[in-house]
Amino acid sequence: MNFSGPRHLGNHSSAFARYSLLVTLGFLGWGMVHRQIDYSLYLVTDRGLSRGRATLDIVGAAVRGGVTCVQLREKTCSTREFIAEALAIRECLKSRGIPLIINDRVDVALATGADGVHLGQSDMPLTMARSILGKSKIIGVSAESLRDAAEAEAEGADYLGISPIFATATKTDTAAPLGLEGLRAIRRAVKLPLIAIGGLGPNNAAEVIASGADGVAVVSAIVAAADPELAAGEMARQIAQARRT
Ligand code: TZP
Ligand code: MG
Repeated sequence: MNFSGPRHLGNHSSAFARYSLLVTLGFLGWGMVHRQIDYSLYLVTDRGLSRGRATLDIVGAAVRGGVTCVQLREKTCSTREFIAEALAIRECLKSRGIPLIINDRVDVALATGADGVHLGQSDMPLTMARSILGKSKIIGVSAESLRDAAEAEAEGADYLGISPIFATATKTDTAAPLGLEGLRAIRRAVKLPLIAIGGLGPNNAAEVIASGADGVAVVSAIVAAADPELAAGEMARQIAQARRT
């Protein structure tokens, strides 16, 4: 009997099966480490600007409006309260596949199973945070200059918060505003996703995207809005339109 045909085919198909398995595993592995994140409308919470409303309610409304990523930023509450809030917000975001990023606190991010952490230039160094959190967690870094941006990219950040684009009353201890020109210069220099922050809202979201940002991060434009769902919806529309053009 001549088995050359079937054996020939069999060899090819088992080689193909092995190749497919490798590709699939590679793809899954890559996906686990570098899952594609939609940073386009990135909400940063602030209980002081929430007009007495619970952060969980603001997040719920903002998510209904279309935010794609949420950073829980708590500067004044206890660690216990921070953790309880993070767990509740994580539950609200989980079913929608929206990532939860914790501001500053690597321990809180780890303890609550959040998707990642956001670090400023005075927070835990990125390389230390990476060694604690591993590759599967998202680490975002605030960059206030081209040099900050290049350094964070070289050290393995997952995204950069470009800060501040414009002056803002929400955070006054910032470097000088970068403006759209500063954002464009950073866009030319690094490949990481860039999330612009500082003085942004429905009136300037489109120009920020046109200047190379992958996402627009806002505090007051959503958190302090009379109707956070409506405000998020309006910004989501502006951003979607800007990304199409
Ligand atoms: N980091 C740089 S500017 C800023 C943060 C957290 C505050 C942005 O607030 P707003 O209200 O969106 O201008
Ligand atoms: Mg910080």
